[in-house]
Amino acid sequence: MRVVVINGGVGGARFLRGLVAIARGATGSHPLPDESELHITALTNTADDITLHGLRICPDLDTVMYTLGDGIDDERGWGRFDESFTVQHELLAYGAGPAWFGMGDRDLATHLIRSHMLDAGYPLTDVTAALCERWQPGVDLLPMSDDRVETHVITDHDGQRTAMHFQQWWLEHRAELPVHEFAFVGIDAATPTSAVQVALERADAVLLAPSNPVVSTAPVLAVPGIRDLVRQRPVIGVSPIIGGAPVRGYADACLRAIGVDSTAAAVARHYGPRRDGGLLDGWLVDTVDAASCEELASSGIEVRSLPLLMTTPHDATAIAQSALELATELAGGHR
Ligand code: FO1
Repeated sequence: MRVVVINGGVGGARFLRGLVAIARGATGSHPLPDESELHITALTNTADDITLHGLRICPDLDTVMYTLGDGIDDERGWGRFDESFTVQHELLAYGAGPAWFGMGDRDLATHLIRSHMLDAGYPLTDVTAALCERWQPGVDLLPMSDDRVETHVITDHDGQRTAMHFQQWWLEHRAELPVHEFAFVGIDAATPTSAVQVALERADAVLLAPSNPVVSTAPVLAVPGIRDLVRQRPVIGVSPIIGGAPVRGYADACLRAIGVDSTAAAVARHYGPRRDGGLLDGWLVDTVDAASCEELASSGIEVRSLPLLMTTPHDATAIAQSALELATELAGGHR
């Protein structure tokens, strides 16, 4: 079985860790028929990427790579474990900010190598594959495009309407500044790579990770051509909202900005049922949201409920298992 997962950072990486445990046979039971092998592609948001001190930083790619390669600081959810920030402190002593973006010394090595390779002309897909040689994530880790796309937030700051990089809005301002628009700068000219196209064409199912639907999965789906390819496969989403709130981060602020309630049912309606031109065939929600999502069945979305909090890797495996079971079930009807 081949699955493509559309994901952002922390939530997506933890969900992927569950899938990889299944692919590696590290779980007691196996959700796939005939014990078939599981091949995973992580189609990852790169619109959070930012250039600082001349270095290209790809937070979501790195979060997935470190999480699956056991290099992550699991408590923070981003960056390397055992991290120090000496270089950043030295930069700040020169007055070279920003202070709001934590750039760790170990993490810096990744940004240096990536930037060198990009400057030498290698596409981000190849650079990512080269970095993954070290981390062996157990998935094909693919950026959504080799073209540069950046989310900018059109907001009001110091009494002025301004466009601000998403990372500054998210980290410095904790998503508290008003949002007029999330602009995916460069998206219209971006193209999906051949690796992305082939992965989607060969996939038995597409899984939407429990990632922010406004600034993580949306840019991936907005790359011209990707949404159409995704719709040719059964699509199963995992709700990033549990009991009316995101597990972490500020997805609620992002949803509010586009007029969507922070509920599992509202996010499902936002992705839309396939029948109405949307994406979803299946939707996994937490048990606390089961009753409020019952109505989705009438729109043709198959809903399953189970605990969705990913506190331990074992929790993520159970969620991954349910997603694969629903995918297998729906792929049968999709043929
Ligand atoms: N998140 C933070 O809350 N504070 C940081 O200083 C920070 C730095 C950082 C550096 C590298 C990296 O790969 C990720 C980093 N993140 C940090 C996470 C990241 O900013 C966001 O959580 C995502 O981009 C939103 O999905």
